[in-house]
Amino acid sequence: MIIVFLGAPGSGKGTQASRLAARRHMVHLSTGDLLREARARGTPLGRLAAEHLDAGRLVPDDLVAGLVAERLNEGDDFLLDGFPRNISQAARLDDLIREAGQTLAAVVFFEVPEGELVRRLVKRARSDDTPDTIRRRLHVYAEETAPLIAHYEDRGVLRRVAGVGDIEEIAARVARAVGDEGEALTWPLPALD
Ligand code: B4P
Repeated sequence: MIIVFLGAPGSGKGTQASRLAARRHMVHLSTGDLLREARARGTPLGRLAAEHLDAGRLVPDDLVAGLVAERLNEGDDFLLDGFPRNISQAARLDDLIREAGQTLAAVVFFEVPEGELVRRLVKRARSDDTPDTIRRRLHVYAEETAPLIAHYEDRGVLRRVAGVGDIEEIAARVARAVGDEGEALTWPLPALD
């Protein structure tokens, strides 16, 4: 089973993914973390990724899809945090899911107003959180990633979660959005209240 976390930069995907993955014993795959690790190790892939990360651009699709493909398997449950980030990556994910004998159970979309995103990113102050980079990343998100909301809504797998407020409250909303704790998701998913 695969759950995807979708949202703008700073919407809290990583924060919430760690919590849900631990509660549900899922493998947490954060493409942002994998890219930053590759950069820190100074591998050829990491050097290529660094240019894009620090410029606030998406890293090339082949590179990111390759990182995910290396890790997906049939036996585990996966939480994909930050992948896919555009329509072409979504098509790649469909192929990877098929090849791995997996199923896409839900796409959780974190709704956070832009002013709050900027406040969080400025406070986080990672190397890709400078004012220019934040502006670029929010633009890239609006252009390339936001169309995935309608894409997954049309497929009936999108679950919207209000991403503002206390982190534990949001974690409880996410748990409700993906079904009862510890239980496998049924298909189709039950409607939310
Ligand atoms: P990511 O690592 O995915 O990071 P992100 O989108 O900026 O942050 P996230 O939503 O996970 O927010 P977080 O929990 O940290 O991407 C980084 C870069 O990697 C991208 O720009 C891109 O270049 C590259 N990349 C990644 N995936 C890619 C892909 N598929 N294709 C191409 N390129 C890719 O939270 C942010 C801050 O808010 C934290 O400081 C946190 O403590 C705080 N916070 C969280 N929840 C909060 C709450 N409820 N209230 C207040 N603060 C909160």
